[in-house]
Amino acid sequence: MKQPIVCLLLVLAMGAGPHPDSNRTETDKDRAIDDQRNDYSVVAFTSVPVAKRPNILFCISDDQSYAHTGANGEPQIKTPAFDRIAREGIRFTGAFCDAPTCGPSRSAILTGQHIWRLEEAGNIHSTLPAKFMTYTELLQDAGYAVGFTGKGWSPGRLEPGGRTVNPAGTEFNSRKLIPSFKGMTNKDYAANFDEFFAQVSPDQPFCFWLGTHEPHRGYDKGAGQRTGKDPAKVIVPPIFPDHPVVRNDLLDYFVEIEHFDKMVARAIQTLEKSGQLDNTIVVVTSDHGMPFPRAKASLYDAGTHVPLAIRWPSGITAPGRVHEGLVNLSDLAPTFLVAAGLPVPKMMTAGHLIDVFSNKGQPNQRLFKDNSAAFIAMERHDGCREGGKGYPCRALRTREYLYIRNFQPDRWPAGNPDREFCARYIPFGEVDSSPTKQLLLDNKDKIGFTRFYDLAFAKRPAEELYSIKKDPGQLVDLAGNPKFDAIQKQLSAQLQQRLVETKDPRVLDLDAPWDYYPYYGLRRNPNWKVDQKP
Ligand SMILES: [Ca+2]
Repeated sequence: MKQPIVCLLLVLAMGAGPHPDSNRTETDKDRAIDDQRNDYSVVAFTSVPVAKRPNILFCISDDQSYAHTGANGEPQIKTPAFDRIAREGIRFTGAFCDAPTCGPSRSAILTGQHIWRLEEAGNIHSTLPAKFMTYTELLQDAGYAVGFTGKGWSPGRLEPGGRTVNPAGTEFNSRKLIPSFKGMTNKDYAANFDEFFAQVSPDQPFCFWLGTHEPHRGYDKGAGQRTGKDPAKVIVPPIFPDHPVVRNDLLDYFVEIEHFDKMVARAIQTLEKSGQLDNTIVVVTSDHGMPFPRAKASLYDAGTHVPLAIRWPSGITAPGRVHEGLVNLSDLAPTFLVAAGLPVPKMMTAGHLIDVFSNKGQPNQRLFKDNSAAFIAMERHDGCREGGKGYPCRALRTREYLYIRNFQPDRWPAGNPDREFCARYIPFGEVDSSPTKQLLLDNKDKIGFTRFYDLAFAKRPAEELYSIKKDPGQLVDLAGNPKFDAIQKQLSAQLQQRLVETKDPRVLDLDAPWDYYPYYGLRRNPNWKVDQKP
């Protein structure tokens, strides 16, 4: 094993120490939870002297696709902070969210597990049951100061899951600013980080979640052009018609990404001034892709492929690298625990990235770890089908292919066209309202638009297969094409194996309860409700 930084020990079994809630009355459920909490068997972990435990600054935007940073190639966006972290660390070109929907993606990040293992947390506007351990909670138990600003674990309710504190940490949101554009919040994320940082004692490591509400919609219409961006120069993804409305919608979204990046830059500056930057793992990423049609809330790359850069001078060998292997954001939880010298609970099924960090090769060299596939899933996103039904689907993404399995192809993938079946009271409610969505709705029968309308909103077959290199926009479904029959079978088997190994109820003929869990989101439609379980 290549480990220049830390010495690896193999722990065959160890206790977890006192339960944080050890005063409560024990029930059968509690005992089951404690059994899981104590389950640290067969986990390699690093021996890191307490004084050298790294800090963690986890910066996460809300709804930003992979392409939309300077370092990843979009010429109309300035993201100097992301670019610096990438230049001085590792830029990941194959990072995927676990689910293209805020709450489930964040739950997977915190717990290091696929969303199909997380019960209610597989749905948005739900809860994260306390029995699922989070890296933040384990770091706090080990002595870390843990806090967050902006959007932490969200949206949903904590109490039904048995929690009282946001799983991202103690909240720091009191510092405000006057936002430069409409649609942005007034939270001064960087100032809130400073407030947290000032409270951390010098000998205590910290773990901070800097989560912006940007670039989630809505946007300040025309902000892109007003900040000097040129609609003629923007790269229009192939999933949209090339139209001025789309180009300007993209520019307005870029303005919010730049706001996120400025906050990251200020937080980095605080660490640099204090001399703490080089012993801090700085991560910059997003919870999932852009809030546009056939993107967010779909399993295609525009909804799932995210920017990811990680800087950690004392832990990353040969910085300035590009890592092409496929990773999931859920891999970060075990990564943080191993970096801190802590055991990884067995329930965390994700893989840590320490092998990626310790690469001995030259910049841009291919790496050792088997990062051959990422796994992505969705259950209920926003409530937009009759009776609260979701759109259950799973995907396997390799470097060359995207393979998708849709378990209920009779349902509308982007939500019902009739708003009467949607909690938000909009048609195709999985897709956030936007100028680009409205353009497709208004012109659906016109030449040049129908194809894009169908790509975004029409029903989809039970299986889909796309060639990434030949068809980066994933517009031509190869499933059922005899030339790709062997590939389809192989990818289907690989996905099935992972789902079985990790006990996905959808493939084990077990109760798959997501269609019937409560929905805690806003209901603009008073007639919409979740059906009782039969
Ligand atoms: Ca989001």
